[in-house]
Amino acid sequence: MSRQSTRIRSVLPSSGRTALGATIAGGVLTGLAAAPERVGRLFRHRYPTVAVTGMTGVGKTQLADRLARRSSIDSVAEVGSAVMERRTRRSARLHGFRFLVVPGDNAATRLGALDEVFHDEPVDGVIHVVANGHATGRRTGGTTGAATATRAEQLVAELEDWAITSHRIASMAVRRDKPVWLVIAVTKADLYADELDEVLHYYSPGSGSPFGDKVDELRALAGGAKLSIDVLPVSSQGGDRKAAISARKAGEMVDALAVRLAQLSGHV
Ligand SMILES: Nc1nc2c(ncn2[C@@H]2O[C@H](COP(=O)(O)OP(=O)(O)OP(=O)(O)O)[C@@H](O)[C@H]2O)c(=O)[nH]1
Ligand SMILES: [Mg+2]
Repeated sequence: MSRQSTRIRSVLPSSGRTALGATIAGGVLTGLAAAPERVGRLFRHRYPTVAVTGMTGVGKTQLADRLARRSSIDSVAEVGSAVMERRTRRSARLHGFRFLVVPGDNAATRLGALDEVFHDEPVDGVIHVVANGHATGRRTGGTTGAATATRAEQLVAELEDWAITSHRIASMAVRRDKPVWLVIAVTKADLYADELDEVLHYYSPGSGSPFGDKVDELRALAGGAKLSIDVLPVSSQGGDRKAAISARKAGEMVDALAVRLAQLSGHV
């Protein structure tokens, strides 16, 4: 775990964490002073909302299930999601989250879901899921499609998908007073455990990679103070103790992601 946590720390931006927590806490305090009678209502309804985005087959549903501590067996019917999925991670003292998983397939439902999370009821944060070109090809209804796309083609598809989503995030961020956070979750790490550092670099701002360049564009558009960006590795699946990513290590990566979400939301 210690090696993992160093790696995680090394990709986190060093500034902005405490500032963001303070901003949110400040907002709540202002609310308390201004209208005490509304506080009950505010707290009853408000777990922070998190959009989970990314191209089809990348692992969004499974990651949201892990974060919500829900068995993916419950979700079998939703493989190749056509509608927005909602998951809740419950925790004491309102330290939970509401995840809104945007379907990855380019159907009309996806456009509606993107509108909902980035415009109609803008979310508090975004987890954008990528998988280093390891998205699973599939057809509607959950039957696996011909897995003909190469990894290079899948990386291009991830980039196109990110171009769309990052523009949505930018326009949400510029419209808002409060800062928005983004976590780029680099999942299926079990499939490329020995090149994790290079892969994380590829998805990071300032890396000069095609993906990194688009992250930089987003930061420039949204404004640095409006948007915090983290890049974190994760795996929703693990193998036995000898595997590159054991089930236990996968669990630790999901936990580390949850801890970071809590920090970003001012829970801790
Ligand atoms: N090896 C590995 N496979 C994973 C991981 N996460 C998800 N998968 C597999 O990838 C496939 C797609 O996962 P989903 O979570 O359904 O993908 P999605 O992003 O929700 O896809 P859409 O609903 O079509 O947008 C499934 O077959 C999962 O079992 C992971 O961490 N490692
Ligand atoms: Mg899904």
